[in-house]
Amino acid sequence: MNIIINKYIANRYKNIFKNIDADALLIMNTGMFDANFRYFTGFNSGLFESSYLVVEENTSTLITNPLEYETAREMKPEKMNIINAKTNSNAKNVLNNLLKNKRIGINEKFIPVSFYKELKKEINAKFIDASEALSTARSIKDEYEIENIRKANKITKKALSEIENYFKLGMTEKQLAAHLEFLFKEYGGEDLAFETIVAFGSNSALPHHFSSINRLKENSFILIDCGTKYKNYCSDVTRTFIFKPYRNSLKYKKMIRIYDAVKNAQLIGINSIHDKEYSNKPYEKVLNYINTINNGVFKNTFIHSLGHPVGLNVHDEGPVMGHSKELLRKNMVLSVEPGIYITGFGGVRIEDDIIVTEKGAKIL
Ligand SMILES: [Mn+2]
Repeated sequence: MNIIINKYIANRYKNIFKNIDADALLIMNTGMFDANFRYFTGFNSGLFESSYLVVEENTSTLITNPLEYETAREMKPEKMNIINAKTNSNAKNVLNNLLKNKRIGINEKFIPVSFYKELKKEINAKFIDASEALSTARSIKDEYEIENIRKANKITKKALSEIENYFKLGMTEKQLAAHLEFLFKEYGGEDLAFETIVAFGSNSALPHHFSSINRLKENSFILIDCGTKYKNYCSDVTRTFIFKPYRNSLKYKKMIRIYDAVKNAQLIGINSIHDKEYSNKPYEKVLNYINTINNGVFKNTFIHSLGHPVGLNVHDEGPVMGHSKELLRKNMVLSVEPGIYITGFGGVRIEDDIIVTEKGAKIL
């Protein structure tokens, strides 16, 4: 583990206790992976199923098993102790010794009820919900996180800048997605941030379309919503193209009108984001713009929020830019992704990830 991340990990341990009144924080991976485990370990390998991480203000203890012990030792940050528990009951004993009679923060948003019940039965401690504190801490990114999100964005945008070379009449959405994912790997992407969305033609009007065996036709939209990971951190970028346009056709002219409106909408969104602005403000400005331009021809075609936090998860912790009103803060990273969707015709979405600064939003 490099020296730089040690500093950030140590800060994360300290920070979390500013927001919860607890002696320790317990992060558990169940069958599913809690992103907070990566947040407090910095690990970017290993599954760590049935592993427990106990975070205290100045130290942490990882209770893991022979499957992951060596991986953990290789990657461990300075302030971590690792315990190699041969069986789960062994692990529980260690946990009991560490936690008994203490106030323990736990991520109630994540752990299954059955695990929580078991834990309460087996360990005599006072459990406190830490999920809000975790969400608050994770919403503000440190420099190390910002650099990794920036790198993930760079890889994604490099791949997208070359993807037009792979457009081919008659190809399927799935084929194009595969080409893009190959480029991600070529340029250093470590994993997909989420299942790549490639939507041809009228499928582009479905914001959460799954890439299918639908084939590419001339004079139609290609919408690509994609992201890769770098050192656990995600990117989330959308681009919309028009394949082999018939420049004099009415369809093409309509596609361009939609595209230009979304492009302007994104600019309006980005320009209304800054430190201490409320999260609903940029959304409302964009919604108002889309609803009123061209005598309201695109009214009610923007059907989702303007953007969401991006980090260890592609939909990360923190404020979503929609109807609800929360403060945007410096060093939050959010997607800005307006869209116009016309059922049966097609849609356009343009998405970039930005960082909130005092002066405004900066595209990553
Ligand atoms: Mn997104």
